[in-house]
Amino acid sequence: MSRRALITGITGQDGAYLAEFLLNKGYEVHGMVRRASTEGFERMGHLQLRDRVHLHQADLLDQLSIITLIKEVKPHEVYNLAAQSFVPTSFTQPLLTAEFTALGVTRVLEAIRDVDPGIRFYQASSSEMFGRVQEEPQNERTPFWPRSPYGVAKAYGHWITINYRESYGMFACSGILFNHESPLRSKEFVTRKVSDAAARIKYGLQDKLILGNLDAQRDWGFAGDYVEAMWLMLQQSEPADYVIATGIKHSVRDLVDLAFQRVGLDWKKYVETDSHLLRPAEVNTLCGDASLARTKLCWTPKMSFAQLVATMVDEDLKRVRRSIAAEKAAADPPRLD
Ligand code: NAP
Ligand code: F7E
Repeated sequence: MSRRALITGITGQDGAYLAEFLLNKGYEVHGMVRRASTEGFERMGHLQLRDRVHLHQADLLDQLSIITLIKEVKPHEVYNLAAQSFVPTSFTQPLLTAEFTALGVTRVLEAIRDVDPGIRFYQASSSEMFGRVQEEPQNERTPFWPRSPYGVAKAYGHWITINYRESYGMFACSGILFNHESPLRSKEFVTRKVSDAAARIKYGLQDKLILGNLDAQRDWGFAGDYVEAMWLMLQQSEPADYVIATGIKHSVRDLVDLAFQRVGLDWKKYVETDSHLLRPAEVNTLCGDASLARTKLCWTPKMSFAQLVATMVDEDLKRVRRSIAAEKAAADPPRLD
């Protein structure tokens, strides 16, 4: 009998990669999607997932919908990836962020506790919890100092996961994942904003790229590598929390430089900064120490930062070429005579 996994946030970047990973492992994959006026399944389309997963409507804001879903699916493993995940929005919508990203975790844990406390649970914690970093690199014991409503909400989600493990003996794990990116990343995050702009500028569809803090440093990895770590955490004999990171950091300036090099352009001619894109409180630097994951989970990241940037830019170049060709075909349809 195949194992069943339930993924909240299956329409997001990580949801798509995790669904593909679990299908390849032989899982029956179920995904929770919230109701929207139009379907947002583009990422699942990219990975040809739409017909291979079972989708169910429920919402992190609605306790009973989650209980009903877990009763119906009877999963062996639940991966809680759903969240309001964009840091700037957490400053403009702090209460909604707390409802989704913090209390949403308790709603999923409560549903599991009520229906079947034997279900294994993964919580998508974040390096944003380290915020104003207290040591470098950051590991599982580094104190948190979140710098955004998002980081604060994730710290709540992290501790409530630990609390349910300690209080009720649940197999609940928290993965403290550092930034991970891919061609499926939303265009509002800096890596994809840059790769998309480099491709569009190359083909004359855009003149400038406006960014915020070029000095910010992040430990960027590939999302496809990181979802394996989520699964590995739930296959251990004991539940625990793990930092998942590459251990190497780069600045936003390095990112821009590499992306524009890939398209053969000098970034200094195209990039401008705008103080409106600075955050009320910034996380200046993050760099993770994933030694525990390396030794206990035998997990290592496979894709380097340079490969990641090249892959993202190449995929955006292909996409831009396809859209130019489609526009040309629409403007100049073939004659039928
Ligand atoms: P993402 O692309 O923004 O996806 C977020 C997902 O959450 C989407 O599927 C979204 O659904 C869903 N969602 C939001 N609010 C919901 C609600 N009320 N009910 C049900 N679903 C809801 O995020 P990601 O990059 O894949 O990240 C996955 C998780 O890891 C998130 O929790 C994020 O905070 C965390 N994380 C990410 C990173 C990273 O670098 N990517 C690092 C550390 C932690 P819609 O499609 O309907 O919007
Ligand atoms: O910003 C700087 C910005 O929005 C990275 C989420 O997945 O990772 C992500 O959060 C850095 C910041 O990601 C622009 O100030 C400069 O210092 O790509 P980002 P993030 O805030 O690190 C963590 C681990 C998560 O958990 C989150 O869910 O880049 N930056 N100029 C910019 N950032 C953006 N978005 N746009 C700019 O124009």
